[in-house]
Amino acid sequence: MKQQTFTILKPDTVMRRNAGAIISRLEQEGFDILGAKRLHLTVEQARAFYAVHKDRPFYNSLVEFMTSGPVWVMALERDNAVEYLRRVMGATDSQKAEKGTIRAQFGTNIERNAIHGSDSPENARIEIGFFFATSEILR
Ligand code: IDP
Ligand code: MG
Repeated sequence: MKQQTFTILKPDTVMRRNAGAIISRLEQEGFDILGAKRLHLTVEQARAFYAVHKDRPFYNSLVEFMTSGPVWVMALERDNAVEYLRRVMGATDSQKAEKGTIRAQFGTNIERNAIHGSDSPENARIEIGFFFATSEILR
């Protein structure tokens, strides 16, 4: 069943000019890109987007990283998109991510890990809505 998910190509990816390679990988994996924007997140946006982590010790550093340069935010569609993207991304810590995953190939460490992916269909809907109007999602 076709499903939507949400991804961010993080500032480390854009800075290192890996965005094209990761988009190419996502297309090879069967994702359709329904919407994409290049944005420089404000501190307020990053804090709100990661509000679930606000009490974690890494929160301030994460917000600083996510606002350190431009990102690509994208709405993706594929069969089983949420779970499939999480598998292709690999573990949160790039140094522990399985060989062949995006984070293993393009990430640096547990914070600078190249890519975000929604962790549930419900959060995918919320996260797409955080950055896109319904009219900006083109199927
Ligand atoms: P996820 O991106 O694999 O879903 P989460 O636990 O939701 O991982 O964490 C959100 C983001 O916060 C991670 O992608 C990473 O950039 C950062 N992060 C997570 N855990 C740590 C940590 O222990 N130290 C530093 N940064 C972290
Ligand atoms: Mg997460």
